[in-house]
This record gives sequence, structure tokens and C-alpha cells, in this order.
Amino acid sequence: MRHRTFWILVSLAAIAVAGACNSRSDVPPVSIVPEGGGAAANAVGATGTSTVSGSITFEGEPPAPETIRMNSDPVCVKEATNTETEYYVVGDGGGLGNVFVYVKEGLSGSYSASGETIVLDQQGCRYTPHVFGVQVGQTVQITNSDPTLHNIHATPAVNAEFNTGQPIQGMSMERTFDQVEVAPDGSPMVPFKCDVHGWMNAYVGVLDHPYFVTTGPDGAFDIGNLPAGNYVIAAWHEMLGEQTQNVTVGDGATANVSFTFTAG
Ligand SMILES: [Cu+2]
Repeated sequence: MRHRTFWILVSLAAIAVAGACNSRSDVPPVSIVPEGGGAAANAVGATGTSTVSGSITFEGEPPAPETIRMNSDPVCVKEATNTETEYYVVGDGGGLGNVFVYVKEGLSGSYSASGETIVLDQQGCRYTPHVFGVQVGQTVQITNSDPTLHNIHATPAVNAEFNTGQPIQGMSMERTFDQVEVAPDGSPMVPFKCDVHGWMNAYVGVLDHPYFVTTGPDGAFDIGNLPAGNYVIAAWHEMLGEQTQNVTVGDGATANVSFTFTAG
């Protein structure tokens, strides 16, 4: 009998231990964080009260837009609301649109990706927006608003290529980019194309911080909430390449930077 009692006690103890373990399943595993702050690159990126603003101007007579022939897909002919090329979007006073303006150098620390989803829509057999930016890890939702087949073919130089068809109107998919990729060495930002409709193209710049903007036809831009500091500001245009300028901005101040592009 004594022997049997012993095994009952052992079993009860085992159940008690298992129960104790289960009751702690909500405790996260211990992580070992190095002391002393680690590398500066791991520090949280700072925000601040400084602003860099300015304008992008096209000097001279911009090349006239061309009319895109969409005859290869009758659905596109029917759905299209804009059949002109978007290479040069020039507004009153020479403002240049679709220029991606971003902080190229001067930031330190890491910035977590924005929780905001960026939508890239295919509508009227065009991409909207035509040029845009995302943060590393930020979600891009790609939607097909057209009753025809599009395929979304991203051809990055650094990130992973993808090529996915969306044959049905209303389809949607999400993608993220895990590496910085903006006009490396003068090459384009990440290009998107549709292999069905050769005229469809868009570009995305992928950054590890939130300090970027795409200009509208007035060419104006505003990058706020920057920490005071010295920066290299870059402006990239799909046909005209990239320009950079250095700027210094203090706390609560606005520094003005303007870029002028000319054709050819
Ligand atoms: Cu298409």
C-alpha cells in the first residue's frame, strides 16, 4: 500500500507542476537585451518640430503628354478616364508633379513602419497613384477596380520581385517591402508594370523612415515633424532622375529647399 501511495503522490505532483506551467503560459519568454544601449542604429528614430518645405519647378516647355492607345483591351477603352501619359505633370507656374521628395541622409535610429495602409489601385487601366512612397514593412494594398485582367509585376533591384494576376474586378492583395530601395545609384525607384497593358507603370520608393512626400501638379512639398539637424534632401523624377541638396534646420524652424528640373 505504501508503494501505491507513493506513486499517487508522484502523479499529483506531476499534475501540479503541469498546472503551474500552464498558468504561466501568458508570460512572455524572457529576452536578453544588451545593456549600454547597444548600437546607435537600434535607437528609436527621433521626431521633432522642424520642417523642410519647398517646391519643384520644371523650367522650359515640358514635353507634351502623349495619348495612350488602349485598343488592345476594349475594356480599357471603355473604362479609361485618363488616356494621357503622366511622365510630365506640370501645373501653373511650372510646378512639377509626381516628384518623390525624401530625406536621403541625416536621420539616425530606426523608425517603426506606419500602420497606415497605402492603396495602389488599378482603375481605368492606370495605376493610382503613379508615384508614391512606403516605409519598410508598411502594407501596400493593391486593388483591381477594373472588370478586366491586370497583373501586378514589381521589378525591384533590391527587394523581392513579385508578379501576381488579378483577373476579377474587386480583387485585392497586400504586399510589403523589407528593404530600403529608392533610386539606388540613379536607377529608378521600384517599378510596377502590368504585362497585359504595356502602358501601365508606377513607382514606389521604399524608406526606413516616414520623411517623404510626392508632389502634386503645384510642385509644392512639406516634410514636417523632423528633428533639428543637417539633411540631404533628394527629389526624384521618373524621366529626369534625382537631384539632392543639403539643408540645415533648427528646432521649430522651416528650411526652404527648391529644385529646378529641365528636360534633356
Ligand atoms: Cu493591366
